[in-house]
Amino acid sequence: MLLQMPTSLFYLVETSMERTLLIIKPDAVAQNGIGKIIKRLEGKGFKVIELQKIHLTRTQATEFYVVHKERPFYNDLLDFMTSGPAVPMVLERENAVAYLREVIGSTNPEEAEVGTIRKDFGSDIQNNAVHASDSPENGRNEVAFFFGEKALS
Ligand code: 3AN
Repeated sequence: MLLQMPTSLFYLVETSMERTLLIIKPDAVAQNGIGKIIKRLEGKGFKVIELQKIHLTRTQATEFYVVHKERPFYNDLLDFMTSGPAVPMVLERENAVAYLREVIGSTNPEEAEVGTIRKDFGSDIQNNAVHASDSPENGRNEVAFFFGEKALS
């Protein structure tokens, strides 16, 4: 059956895969949430392509969150993200960027839908368990930030 599919269909299937970045933040790592969160992600069809456990330096956190540098919570965010180890990872799936944002839920865990990762593992708007790229362009930039260009394909 599969052998009779036109070559162009295989091409379509292959090119619909997408990669994005997820970070298990220090609050969730401290609560022994790494395994539970990865299990949840794999159950939603994401494949873990790359993964590392690192304690972000102030310089790394400053650069990663530079888009928020004018926001009132910026310094608190840097303190939080450098407060303990975190686990950035590259995830792959069809429609990965948009679907992962659904799976993690709203920034504020109190407003996140039932069954989302932030609802189940987050405590408040800052300590919200995970980060996920919010656009395909940011996904590529953030994957390259932690894992280099080689992790993009
Ligand atoms: P998201 O992570 O849902 O894309 P952003 O990009 O607006 O949300 O915020 C980045 C991170 O900054 C959040 N994950 C959260 O940890 C922190 N943050 C956002 N808004 C606030 C806020 N009002 N007070 C404290 N921390 C915040």
